[in-house]
Amino acid sequence: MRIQVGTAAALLGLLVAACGNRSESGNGGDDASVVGLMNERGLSEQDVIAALKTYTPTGKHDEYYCFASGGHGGNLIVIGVPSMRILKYVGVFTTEPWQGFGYDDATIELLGSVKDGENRFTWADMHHPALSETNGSYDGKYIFVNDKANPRIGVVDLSDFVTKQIVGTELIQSEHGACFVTPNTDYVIETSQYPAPLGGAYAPIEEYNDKYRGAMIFWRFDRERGRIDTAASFAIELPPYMQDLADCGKKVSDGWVFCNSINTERAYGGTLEGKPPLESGSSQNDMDYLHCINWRKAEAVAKAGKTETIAGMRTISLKTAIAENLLAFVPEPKSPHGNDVTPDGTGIVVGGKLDTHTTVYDTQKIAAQIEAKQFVGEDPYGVPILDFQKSIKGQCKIGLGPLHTVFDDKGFAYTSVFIETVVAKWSLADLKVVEKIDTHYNIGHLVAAEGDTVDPDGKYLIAMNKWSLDRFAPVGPLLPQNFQLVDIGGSSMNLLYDMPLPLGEPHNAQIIKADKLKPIETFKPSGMEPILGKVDPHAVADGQQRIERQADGVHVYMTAIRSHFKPDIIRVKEGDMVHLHITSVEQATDATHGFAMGGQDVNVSLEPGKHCNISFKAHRAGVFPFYCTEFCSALHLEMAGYMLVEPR
Ligand code: CUK
Ligand code: CUA
Repeated sequence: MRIQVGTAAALLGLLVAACGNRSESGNGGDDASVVGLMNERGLSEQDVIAALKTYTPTGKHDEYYCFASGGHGGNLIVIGVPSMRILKYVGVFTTEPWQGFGYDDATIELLGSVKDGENRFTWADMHHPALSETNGSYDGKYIFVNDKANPRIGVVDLSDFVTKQIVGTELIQSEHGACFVTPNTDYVIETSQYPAPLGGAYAPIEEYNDKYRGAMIFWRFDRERGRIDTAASFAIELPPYMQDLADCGKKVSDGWVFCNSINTERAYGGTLEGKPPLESGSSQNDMDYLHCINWRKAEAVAKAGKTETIAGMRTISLKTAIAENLLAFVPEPKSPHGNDVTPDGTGIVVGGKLDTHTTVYDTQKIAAQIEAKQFVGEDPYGVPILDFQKSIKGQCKIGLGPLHTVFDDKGFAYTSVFIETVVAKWSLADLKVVEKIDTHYNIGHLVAAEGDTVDPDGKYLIAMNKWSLDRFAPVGPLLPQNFQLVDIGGSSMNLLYDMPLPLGEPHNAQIIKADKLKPIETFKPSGMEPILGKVDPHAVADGQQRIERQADGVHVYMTAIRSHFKPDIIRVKEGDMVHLHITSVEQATDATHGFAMGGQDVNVSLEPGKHCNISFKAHRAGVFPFYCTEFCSALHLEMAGYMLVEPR
């Protein structure tokens, strides 16, 4: 239950009245009255109300989950709202040792699924998580995340909070406009950022205009399998502008995707070669281009086979996209960044980083003009351009440096204003600012409860600030990020809580109602391999424990149960390949084990019912103890064994 402001203030009044006469001592210590504590800690009434709105007593669950990107930490962060307690880190693109993520055969393969020659990526730059949607509402089934640096998409299943798949393509060499899903999650969209020759080839940078390109990828999501179907996915070639954020149309604009761009100047730097730096070269034009793509048309064109395959990706060429009238541009004010479709789908809000306005485009006017081919020009690649004034609903004078916009349930939009460092609340009906609230510093994205669906909840908003200057006890030059929870449930915005987030810059997040998620408590049936999504062929039942020498090495079929591994002695020869197949045959929810072996970099987590396969070479003779890493019982320390590697 959520306490309303009025109730909280009244309650506080009662407490203050009841305790008032005991609050005179002033020297804190053992004066535990509310007023005594307020005096002692220097808290205002506002502070106490904020505390009452966020404090969540032991055993009480949060009303919402927030899923935040871990930025260049490469993992996903799960936070309870309004308590702002961190609930979990989910390993996606980087190893997460406590989950054994990146240490067993399945997750090692997952993390290595895109290879750059010999190099396996060990990090990622995650920006925009996207929850799966049904009819434009979050359905709580999956969350998709991107890697800006090594263009990839991760698929996390919210039934067990495990990353199931990572897909990537060498069609593009970097990305940013990802992930955004179509209203029924038919496609997960990933758009390139820094142009390069499609497919990963070399071309001199002087041939930028001719040889360098962008692309938008439509990853087909197979909901039944819970995996992206790479063979059914396709891409559209785009001019070598720096495509930025994208968003999918919804309701009246379902079938469209909108993506903005910067650097229509096609500058590419050259600071030591007599050219202006990229930042000034790319900021010459007054307008850049909002890309409007009819994805249903594009899907039909791809299905009709009007594509060429580049780096394994079926790609609709720019020429075909223009000929099929599925791509058009609308000018957008200088250096746009955020691009957010309104809940009713009639508008797109674009924030210009160097502008003082947000521009609200009219999706229906755009679609009608494209259908009627009412173009006013074309870009150097022949992409048709619509008239700016005929494509907008209007502009809202918002302040300097608007970035991203989210929505509530009462017709208001909330825009992060970077340079002014505020959240601006404004009315979508008359495009007027109604209120601003100061944020701490360098606000980037902001996220509201279900705030980019067709039916936002209002209630809470989180301002995601970069760098927590002066805000927390100092911890050296590299600062945590600062999430600020804001109450947007009442008539005015109130800051409730500052939360340091000691991880990579969490660009964006999603907030979903907690009761939409129904995670499992154990893996059933026993022997489940979470990435495979079914009982592993090597799963071990009680009574089947054994050690077998096969052509490819020694196979150990092991079970884990409170408080022993069986077998607990493994005998191999120096140089043998060892294949451990370990099944937790537990089904109790409080019985997670781990399996760790020193000297071999072996470490997995064995939640109840889970199966893991681990392969490694016994590279030197010696004695290698193994043990359980979770304090699972009174005899946990005894849950151990030996691998004996005999010299050859
Ligand atoms: S971006 Cu980081 S603040 Cu990657 Cu969405 Cu705008
Ligand atoms: Cu099993 Cu400790």
